[in-house]
Amino acid sequence: MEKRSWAEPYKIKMVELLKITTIEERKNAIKEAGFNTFLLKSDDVYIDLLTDSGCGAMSDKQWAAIMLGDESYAGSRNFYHMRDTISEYYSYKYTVPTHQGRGAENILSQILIKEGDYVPGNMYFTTTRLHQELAGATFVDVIIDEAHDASSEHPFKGNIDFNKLDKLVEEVGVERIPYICVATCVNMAGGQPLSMENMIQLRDWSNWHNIKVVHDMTRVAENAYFIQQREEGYGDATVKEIVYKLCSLTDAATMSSKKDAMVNIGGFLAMNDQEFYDKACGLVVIYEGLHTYGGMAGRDMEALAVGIKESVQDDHMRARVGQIEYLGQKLLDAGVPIVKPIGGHAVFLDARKILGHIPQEQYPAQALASAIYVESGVRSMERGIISAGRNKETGENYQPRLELVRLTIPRRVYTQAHMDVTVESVVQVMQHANQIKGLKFTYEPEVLRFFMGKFEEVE
Ligand code: PM9
Repeated sequence: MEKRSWAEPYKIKMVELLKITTIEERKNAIKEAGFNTFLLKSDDVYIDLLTDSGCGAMSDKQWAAIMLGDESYAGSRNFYHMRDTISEYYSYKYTVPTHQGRGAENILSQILIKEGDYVPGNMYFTTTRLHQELAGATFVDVIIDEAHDASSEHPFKGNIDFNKLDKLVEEVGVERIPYICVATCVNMAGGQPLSMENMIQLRDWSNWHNIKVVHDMTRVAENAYFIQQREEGYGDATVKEIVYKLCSLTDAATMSSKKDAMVNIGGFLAMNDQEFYDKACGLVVIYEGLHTYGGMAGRDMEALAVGIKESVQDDHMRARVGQIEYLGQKLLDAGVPIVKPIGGHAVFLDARKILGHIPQEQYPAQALASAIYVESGVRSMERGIISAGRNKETGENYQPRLELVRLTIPRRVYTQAHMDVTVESVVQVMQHANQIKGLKFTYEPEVLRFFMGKFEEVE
């Protein structure tokens, strides 16, 4: 491919005006939000890097698709377009639409998991693990050790460690492992990919043990781009071809279409097995809606079909990941410790290093995210001990090695200048990092506590 800078393969057609607040206003806002960036009002945010979920910019073709919505209760033509697009691009034969990723996780977990089962995965994700636990399973982390080390530059930190899988089989037996949950571009590891070689090995391993492979394909296109760039033998393959191949090595998938596929809402559970599909249809009508719309409007299914096609274009992915690399590289150049290699959807700041004076039990990443917001109105998110939650058996806090703040980049939304402002504000916070205080809970929700927990400063 021609060597040139990563400039976007699109131009801006409409803008949303942003409010710029004062530092005093932001100090009050974060206090009122209990030092939790999820509880800020978006009107008080300047650059919103909380998440890349549902906040991407749809293309003119996606907006045009919205006008083609067929809102018939049953058998909407948009469903068939979406289902056929999923088959064509992602290989799965059957699709059950859901309102978003966790709707698919709920149905999957209820069908496949029995009380007392174990579900191995390449690092936990918050909602995924919770649904596994609610269905009676215990999650077991089988990602390679390098994934837990922010400074390791392993090119495929999302890889599965087969020794860990073998050990689990030895300890509990294959009959208590209903499936392996494999995520592409592992979110909690820092947006880190797994290699095609590892996925092929997983397919062989699971065939041998007769265990299903379920794919959390929320960011599969980003993973495919890294394979194209980093893995021998794939340099000439397109992102589209790699995405298809990754999917076809798995038996079923859950998808939050709010990420890769660039819609504001939507998701699905997809599979190749008809009996599994029939069971999923039985549950989707209870929790989401009829099997031909699940939790989605016809117009959203149409926009999703278009979004899937746009998401696997090489130019799109080059600019998408290029923007994150631009941000990450500028932070590295300024001496900010971040997770390496730079991830596919976000740059993750190493709060352990930046706020070395705050013990993990006083939530350094949460304190850092609050401080960055106060500095400049840039909203980020904690991905450390608060997100990790408590062990369901012992009630003890999990203590992840990674204590991170995620600067997540929505797709096709912000400019290079916004990235520059983000770097400036992180650098400014670093300059007075020793004055930042730790936090303690004033309200701790029982599950997914990072969403609605409230805190105060430790004096
Ligand atoms: N991820 C994210 O910001 C949004 C909610 S958690 C703050 O990263 C994976 C890998 C995800 C994910 C959501 C879901 C759930 C499943 N797997 O949010 O329910 O990153 O559509 O998807 C979020 P939904």
